[in-house]
Amino acid sequence: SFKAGANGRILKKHCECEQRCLDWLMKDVLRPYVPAYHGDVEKDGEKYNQMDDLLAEFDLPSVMDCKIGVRTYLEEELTKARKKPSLREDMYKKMIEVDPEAPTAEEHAQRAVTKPRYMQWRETISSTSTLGFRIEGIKKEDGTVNRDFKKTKSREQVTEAFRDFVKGNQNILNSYLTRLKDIRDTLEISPFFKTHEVIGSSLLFVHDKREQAMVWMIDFGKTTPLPEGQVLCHRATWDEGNREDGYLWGLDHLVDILTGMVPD
Ligand code: 4IP
Ligand code: ADP
Ligand code: MN
Repeated sequence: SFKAGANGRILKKHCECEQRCLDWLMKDVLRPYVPAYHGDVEKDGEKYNQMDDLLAEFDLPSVMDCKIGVRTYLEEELTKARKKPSLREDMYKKMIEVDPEAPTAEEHAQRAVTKPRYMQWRETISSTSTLGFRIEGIKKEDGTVNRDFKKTKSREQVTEAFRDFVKGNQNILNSYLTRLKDIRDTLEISPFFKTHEVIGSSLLFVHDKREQAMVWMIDFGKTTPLPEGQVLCHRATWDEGNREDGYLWGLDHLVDILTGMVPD
């Protein structure tokens, strides 16, 4: 769903919801922490959102995608699945690949699960439920990709993955930590963030051996505005209906874990 665009830009398959977010973000205090957005374009009959390639300035970048928040599906998907459960064979298959014992007897019988059931299961086997974020994947400087973090759950496992990702480089860790704290300070005053439920969005960590290291917020495909006048604190417990996403709760844990990795 991605294409290379002109002059250091990338094209991502168009999504109305993401476009509305990126448009707003270009006018928000969060602008320095998201890829610069250049509107939509059509290419080979397909519509795309055009944004800066965040890797452009790096020399053989190492990249980590961390999905932030305590919940990875929309409340609306839960309501829908309850009213009219659509059975997902693909998600059942992904589930038994990781753990053949995970599905219930009924799910085994139908060889399918609902989407919220799959998403909740992914949240609980990873660190999403307990830490409010999870590692989705890492691409090393040699181009090799590791997406095998589905069961990376404990603080120790996450620490180990970060340690391996930065190869123990303290300068890179410190730059990441400073950037994460800047992002957090900015989130806390952002009108955009206050008024949006941020689901399935990631922090993208990028560094290279010249010790350039940056973090950006990406993927606003499931970030949705709240009804007029409503706001979120992003640290409160999610109870169905309150739309809390645990974004800052997760970011607090991430900052805490990285802080624990640098000597004082
Ligand atoms: C995927 O599960 C991811 O959660 C996707 O989120 C999600 O897409 C997929 O739902 C789901 O199958 P795995 O990572 O375990 O494969 P993301 O794209 O942010 O990684 P949505 O549409 O919820 O963003 P489906 O319904 O698209 O399959
Ligand atoms: P999806 O909605 O399909 O999950 P994402 O927006 O999460 O797509 O992007 C998927 C991956 O593409 C990210 O993990 C990251 O590696 C890469 N990516 C996304 N946006 C950018 C960008 N602006 N510049 C460079 N890489 C990006
Ligand atoms: Mn995504």
